[in-house]
Amino acid sequence: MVKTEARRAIELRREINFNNHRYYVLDDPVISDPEYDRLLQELQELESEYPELLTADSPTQRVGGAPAEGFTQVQHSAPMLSLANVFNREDLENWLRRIKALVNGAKFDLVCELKIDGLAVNLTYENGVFSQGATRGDGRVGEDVTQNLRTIKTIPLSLLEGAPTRLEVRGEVYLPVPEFRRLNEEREEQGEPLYANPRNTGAGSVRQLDPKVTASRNMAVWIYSLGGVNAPVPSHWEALEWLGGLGFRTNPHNRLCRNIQEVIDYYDHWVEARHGLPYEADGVVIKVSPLALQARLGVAGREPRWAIAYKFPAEQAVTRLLEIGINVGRTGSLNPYAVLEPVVVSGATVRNASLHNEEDIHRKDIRVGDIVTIERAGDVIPHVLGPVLDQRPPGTSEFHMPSHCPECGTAIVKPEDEAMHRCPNASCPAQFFELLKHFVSKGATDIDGLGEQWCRIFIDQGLVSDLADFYSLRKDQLLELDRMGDKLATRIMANIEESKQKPLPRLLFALGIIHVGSEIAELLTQAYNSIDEISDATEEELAEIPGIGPKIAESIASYFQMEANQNVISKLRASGVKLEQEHRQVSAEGLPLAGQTFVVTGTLAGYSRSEAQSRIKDLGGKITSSVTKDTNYLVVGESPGSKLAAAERLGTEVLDEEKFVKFLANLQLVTSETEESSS
Ligand code: 1X8
Repeated sequence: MVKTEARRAIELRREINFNNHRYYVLDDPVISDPEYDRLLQELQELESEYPELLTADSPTQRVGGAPAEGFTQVQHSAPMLSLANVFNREDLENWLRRIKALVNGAKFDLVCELKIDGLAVNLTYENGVFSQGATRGDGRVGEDVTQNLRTIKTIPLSLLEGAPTRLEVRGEVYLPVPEFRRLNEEREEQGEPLYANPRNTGAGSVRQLDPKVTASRNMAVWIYSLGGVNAPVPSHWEALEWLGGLGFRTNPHNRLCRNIQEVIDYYDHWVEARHGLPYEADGVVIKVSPLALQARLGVAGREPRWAIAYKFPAEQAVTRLLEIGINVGRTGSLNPYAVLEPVVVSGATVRNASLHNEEDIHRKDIRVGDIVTIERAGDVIPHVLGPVLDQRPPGTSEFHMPSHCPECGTAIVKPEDEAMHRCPNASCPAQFFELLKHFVSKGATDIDGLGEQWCRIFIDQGLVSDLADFYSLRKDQLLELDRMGDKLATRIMANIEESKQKPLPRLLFALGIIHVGSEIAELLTQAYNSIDEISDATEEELAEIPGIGPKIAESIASYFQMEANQNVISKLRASGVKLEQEHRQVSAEGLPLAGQTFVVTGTLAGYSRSEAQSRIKDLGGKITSSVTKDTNYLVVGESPGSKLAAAERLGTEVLDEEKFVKFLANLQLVTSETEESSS
């Protein structure tokens, strides 16, 4: 064996490990799935050619996935396997030849199914009722995401007639492409970085701690097999039919094939037709149908011998990189993008591609003038994979971010721990333009009649230099502008007036606070009744709101610490913009404690008080501070004080800690933490 191979194996392992972390732990990959597959494939080939290069910790020896903190771990009753991949017909035929030999020429049917690019889950049903849902994790141990999966409407919560006492099924949860587009449109309006692709966004939506977020995403599922239980039927094909009969959503494009030609026809059809599906399929899964033969073929390592994924080719093209452009986002981030010689990739003409940040451009050694490979792997905006080095023209040089903002000339900053360069000038016209567009957009104040062009004109004419200036615009000022008629001016003035009464979450969202999208704005207004209350909250208090992490809390707190922002808020108030709400937003509908009011008092042993309150709020309950006739439950710890006496006087039901834990458990919504503290 040569040294270069050993070095390459180390390099590949390092690169794969880096990308595993980005993908599985951070849900933020920097390379595309096909690029990743190629790295893994290369390492697998190297290791099988030179077995002495194989190490116990090689990424080929496991199939990634560190459970996030905060979810309970679930041991799968039977491992969730991964699939071996083939990329061409020859390898597919070799696979089929091998398994035919292993079953001594027995005849069998094959089932072809679309391989869904989503998140694999295992769903457990007890007596026909959905009792647990888990992610695949590393295949042996996954995460308990039951509460999140419950919100997915295509997952049945109870089954039709004929369900066994215990049933496990497996399938792929995914974010439909139209939903993904909708989310990204929202993010674009908000000036947030766009999500890369449906797969990661969908996985992120399931693997986050707030079920309301999952619920808002309209995810869906395809069920494709039984889990660790025996089937009452002899073949996989019949198992799919049986599952369909119990009420599971099985893919109507599944197909029973009698021979390899039918498999190839299926693949050839879907290579093209997949572009018309409302979800992403990255290949075809081919399975031996008879379950007895599946059992005979068994498993090799982590992969069943009886199934294989025949992957679709990635849609790539090469073209010239003409220029690297810079966009200044609403929050001042400098976003580099590739300006390309137009090229057609899977039917669409591509002129721009994303270049994530300077670091990534250097890592891939991308230079202006290079011929570059670009790829569309379901992504909205294609990305640049890298240069074709042997076609590099002479005289190219390494790319550097500008030292000054291309829009306002302010010196650029780059925090050590962030990948992005930022223009720190809050009144940078590019930032303010983005902010203004966001402020008036649908979902924010929704000031109809004010498109991008008018925002630009207002800024250029010096009519508007902060958000509140809108509310001091006069009709006669509008009428002085070119192409502004009386009718439009009247409509704009009326819409501006009307926008003063928008609900609090919308106004909060409209302010354009970094990380405060519409979902976070809703959460904030469930906890606080006015902009002032939010402004007065400390970073720690904000971080205690379920669904709001430290990063978001910090961003909110620092927004309100800035004098310029406080001035805008004062001006908004003076103009009559409504900055409070009478009643908290209640979106507890459908949750088990909806409509119930709780007071928590005294010291609990197993929780901090705010944890107990969060638990109740997560389940839809309302927390108040004093016991009244409207209080349904008083949760008491040690040294409860006067509230216990008030509850006894009013006849309010009192839950001590033990009862409280059981109470939660009875809602069948326990996490293992509460189970531990009650046992
Ligand atoms: C993974 C997937 C399978 C199927 C569809 N999509 C996937 N991502 C299917 O069987 N229809 S099977 C599978 C696996 O076994 N790891």
